[in-house]
Amino acid sequence: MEKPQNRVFSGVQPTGNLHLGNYLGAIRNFVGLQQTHECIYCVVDMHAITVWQDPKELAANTREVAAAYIAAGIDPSTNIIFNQSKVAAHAELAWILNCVARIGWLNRMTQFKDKAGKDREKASVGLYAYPILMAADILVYRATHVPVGDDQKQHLELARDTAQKFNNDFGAQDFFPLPEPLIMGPATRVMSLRDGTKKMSKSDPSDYSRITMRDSADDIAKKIRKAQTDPDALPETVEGLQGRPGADNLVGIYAALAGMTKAEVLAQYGGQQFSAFKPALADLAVEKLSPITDEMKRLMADPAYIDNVLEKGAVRARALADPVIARVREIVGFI
Ligand code: AQP
Repeated sequence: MEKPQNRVFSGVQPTGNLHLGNYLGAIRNFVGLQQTHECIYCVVDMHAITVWQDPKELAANTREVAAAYIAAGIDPSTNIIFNQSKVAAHAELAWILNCVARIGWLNRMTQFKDKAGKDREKASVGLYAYPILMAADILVYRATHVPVGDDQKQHLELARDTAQKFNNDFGAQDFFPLPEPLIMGPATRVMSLRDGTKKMSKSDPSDYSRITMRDSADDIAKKIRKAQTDPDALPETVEGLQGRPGADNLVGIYAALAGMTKAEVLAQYGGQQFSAFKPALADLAVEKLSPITDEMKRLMADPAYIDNVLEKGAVRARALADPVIARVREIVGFI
């Protein structure tokens, strides 16, 4: 079976409130990789239901993530865009990998601890097994590279360990490649606008903690104006951002949106007050995000088009995944 050399797989959960962190940490990087890699971009709806989702909202949010992919610049005719639940091989491989990976590995996953919180006994079994489904998503295409935000690094390591153990346990040397994480750019972990020590996230109860891909220009400006900072002026050097998480976050966001380094941003704004920097950041954010938001709106008004993209993508995804899962069945000894 031929081995892909440069195959990218990644996904985003359709859990609503798609935000600037998802865009800068993941989706924007997906766009650039189209030039150099064969890319498979998934809307991971099976991951989404590890936490309760209203079925109607899940469907709308699935279309919204697909619209964000296309509006950000991913071309669905050259790349595969589809939603996970349409390709049964993900779930089938996940079960087999559940039997390969160890409970001790899952017990170390910090995302489960964060998301399950104190009431761990009441979390779904799916939330606990989430990283194994993620390993299956990647390995069922024998993908070699996975662009993600910094928060997914630990899950990627688990996917590599699982691939390695499968290869060893079944004497199937090199069957699954060990996927490489691609954690790129100056905004690999965008932080909450209300608390620079917490990740910007879809589930934060405060709307002011995140800029979403639905926000109007006014919303963006208001949220940046209210973003938590400190009373000091911006430092002249990157070292000066240490111990100033709010300032560091805003400079990182500016750098990522402008395609600059943090040092370059500080060369321009060092010594200035936030009252000058925040409006400049708001203008830049509106300039970069509004065309994507507008295009998403246009696409969302035509759900039949999006559904067609997802269906065509699923047909192409199945054509790649089915021979892999067929070979896995043979390797495992299923008749
Ligand atoms: N704050 C972030 N900064 C940079 N990258 C981020 N990603 C998420 N948050 C940030 C990256 O976005 C991709 C898709 O993430 P996901 O759909 O799997 O959702 P998530 O990581 O669970 O996102 P949230 O917003 O943090 O959701 P909740 O609130 O449910 O926990 C991934 O590549 C991720 O790294």
